[in-house]
Amino acid sequence: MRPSCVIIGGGGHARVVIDAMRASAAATPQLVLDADRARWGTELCGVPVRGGDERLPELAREGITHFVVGVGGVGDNGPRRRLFELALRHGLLPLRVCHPSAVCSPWAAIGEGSAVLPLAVVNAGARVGRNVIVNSGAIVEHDCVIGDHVHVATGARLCSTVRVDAMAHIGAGAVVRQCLSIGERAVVGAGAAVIRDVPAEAVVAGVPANTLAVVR
Ligand code: JB2
Repeated sequence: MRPSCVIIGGGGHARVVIDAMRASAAATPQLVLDADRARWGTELCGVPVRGGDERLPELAREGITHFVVGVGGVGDNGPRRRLFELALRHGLLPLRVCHPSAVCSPWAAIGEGSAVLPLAVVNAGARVGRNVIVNSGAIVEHDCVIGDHVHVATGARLCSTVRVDAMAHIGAGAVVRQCLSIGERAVVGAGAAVIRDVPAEAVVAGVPANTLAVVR
């Protein structure tokens, strides 16, 4: 029997995750929790939105065993990490979701709670942490190492052996040259071409990418 899963957050990203969950038969999406009361009592892709995060403690008693963080967010992965840790504290298990159109090498490792979305690629030797989003059409080439709570946004490309530390955000369509490092919580702007290492907490953008700020 497929596990029953709660989706935490009920916006656009959650809809993509629900589709991937159904297409891959990874789990049954049982309910959505959303911070916005206006969404309570509605449906998201046919899944009921049944309240906010205060309902997490009661879900295990209802037979819900797994969760995914359905909040995407762009640039700040802090809320995603907070929700991941909150669900763990309530005894739920993080669900890994890989859309069937994604190419995930059997020689890659993908962490719990991570989502590899339509047409994404994770190639041999890559290691993807927990609660990572490899968004639609993104490429994580061979031997890349991706930390927890990272978001590799739509169509971004990490050439081989790139290291991305926890919480970093790689913007849509960005390209990171092989063998570079992107530090913890760094943000790479959409469409950037990264040709040198990016320090922790830096914000870079452009072609070639330059540092806009270092947030410390
Ligand atoms: O703490 C929370 C919380 N904070 C925001 N708990 C719960 N349960 N839900 C929370 N939310 C909810 O997440 C908001 O009330 C809202 O319904 C949802 C976020 O939806 P939104 O459509 O604004 O963003 P998204 O995160 O689904 O999508 C963003 O990130 C994706 C990766 C967008 O930028 C998309 O374009 C992008 N593809």
